[in-house]
Amino acid sequence: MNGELFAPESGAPQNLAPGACLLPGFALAQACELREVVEQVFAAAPPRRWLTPGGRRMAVAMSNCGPLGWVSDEHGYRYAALDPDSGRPWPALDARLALLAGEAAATAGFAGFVPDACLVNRYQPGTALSLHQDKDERDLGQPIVSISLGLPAVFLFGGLRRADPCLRMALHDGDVVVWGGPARLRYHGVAALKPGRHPLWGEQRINLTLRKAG
Ligand code: MD6
Ligand code: FE
Repeated sequence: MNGELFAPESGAPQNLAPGACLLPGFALAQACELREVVEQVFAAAPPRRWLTPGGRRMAVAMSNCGPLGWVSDEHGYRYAALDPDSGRPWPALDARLALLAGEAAATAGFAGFVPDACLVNRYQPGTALSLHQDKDERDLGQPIVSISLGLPAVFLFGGLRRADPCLRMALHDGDVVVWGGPARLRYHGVAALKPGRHPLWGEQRINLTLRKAG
């Protein structure tokens, strides 16, 4: 019954739009390492729901690893070297994770990608991420590598204007999406996570987005 939801296969790269590429199952072979990486990040920097500049609490719980981490509070969105909750640097960016991101980027046509920030998003059933653009990074010429883990989600991939129609696509455990170039500023979001239990990750979806932020 879960044959489709949890299809443990990797496949050929699929172009989603100019500059955006889906690598089905690209991270599957490293699932156990990634589980350890996420556990270690959450132990050192527990996932928390940031306050938006507008004063609302985000639904997605977030943490970071790497020299820079994405943070939000009443003053705005930005990258910071220290976890504001602990005052300590974010946990180190695991070398295998950075390597995987570089390989994914190269496969999608972005050679030489070296991330300095990894945002770790945790979705529980019902959690959604509203449409947004990623534009807090210094060099928007650099791509973003996004790794989906655990429960499947419906990703909403829009256009350059918020009101543009969205493509709805399923992202499964181990899928990697790379986007940059003309796709870099496209609006995107995630529909409310459907309940379920993944054999390795339990009742959650984890998304890692690796960036060159600084
Ligand atoms: C998610 N991803 O998949 C949320 N942003 O849970 C993002 O917001 C995202 O996947 C920029 C580039 C790739 C992404
Ligand atoms: Fe985003």
